[in-house]
Amino acid sequence: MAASLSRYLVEQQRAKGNIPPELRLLLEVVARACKSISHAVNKGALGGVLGSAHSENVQGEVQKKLDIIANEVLIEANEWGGHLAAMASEEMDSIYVVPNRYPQGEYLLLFDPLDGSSNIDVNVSIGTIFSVLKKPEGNLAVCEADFLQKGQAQVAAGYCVYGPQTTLVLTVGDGVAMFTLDREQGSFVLTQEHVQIPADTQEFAVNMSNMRHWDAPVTRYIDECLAGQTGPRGKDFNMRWVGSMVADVHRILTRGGVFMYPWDKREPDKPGKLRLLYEANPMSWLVEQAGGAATNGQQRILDIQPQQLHQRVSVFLGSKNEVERVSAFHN
Ligand code: AHM
Ligand code: MG
Repeated sequence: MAASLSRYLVEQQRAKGNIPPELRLLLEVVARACKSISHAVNKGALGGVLGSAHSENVQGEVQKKLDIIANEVLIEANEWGGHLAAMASEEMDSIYVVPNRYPQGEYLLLFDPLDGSSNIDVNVSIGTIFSVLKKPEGNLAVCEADFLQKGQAQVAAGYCVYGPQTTLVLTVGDGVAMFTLDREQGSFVLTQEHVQIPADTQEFAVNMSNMRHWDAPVTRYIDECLAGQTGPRGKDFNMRWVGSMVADVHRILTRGGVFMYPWDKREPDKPGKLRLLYEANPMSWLVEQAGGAATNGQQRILDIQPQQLHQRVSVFLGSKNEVERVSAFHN
């Protein structure tokens, strides 16, 4: 019988000692929350979950009903178990400290509860992205500064993509494993281990409508790809852009490719669109764990010292040789 997520976590702890019981509980609870979000996504219009919530998050983005539902599901599932000290989310201005009525644990959970919001109402893949940190030792009351840790400090990271299948993808620092939701059994079943991204690719993912706003290194990289077989690359490239990072990264983990969301001139003061702590860091660690690379052009994403909870970052990730090429154009 194929291994369940629970069995994978127990066996991983036995073999590598990298998933203490509290972390296992946390990951199982996150998976349970994803299952419940998946059910809500599945119901769509029948569940009354589509459309706008007519509110804005701290980043000035209009929230969809599902953004808020998914955020609540994750909080309610995680606050009482005793494994967490606090949570941070794309949809909350400040951190959510576990209320006094529950015991506080030693982990911090960060998430983008519903990534790819623009795809919710059009029945295209969306997902949940999460990252787990350890609360720094010593200080008693948990605070926002505790979350400002480099991506390399993550103890677990993953996402769940709600597509034709619901797939949970996870790393605890020993490679990447994928679990498919078996709806009849109600559990996540291990369907792929030791995921590897090929170092070379002929597929890129970027929102081409922003091309005129990009910086020279990015334009140069894409121009060379577009020139195809008779250009400097000597091969044709294909393009894919779902517009949900979870779906685009899932494709790259499955068959290779390079994903980019670079800085652009529309908002020159922001380093990019995507958020470092709960989007770029978990995805970068997964990609590195699968043999790929992830940079902001200048620097490995996992080496960036965060200054703010909702900090943004430029992202280039995926097949190693392509990420190195576009990064070299920046340096
Ligand atoms: P969200 O977290 O509000 O959904 O925004 C992030 C999403 C990513 O999933 C995706 O890569 C990107 O925004 C798409 O942006 P654009 O609409 O500019 O192509
Ligand atoms: Mg997002």
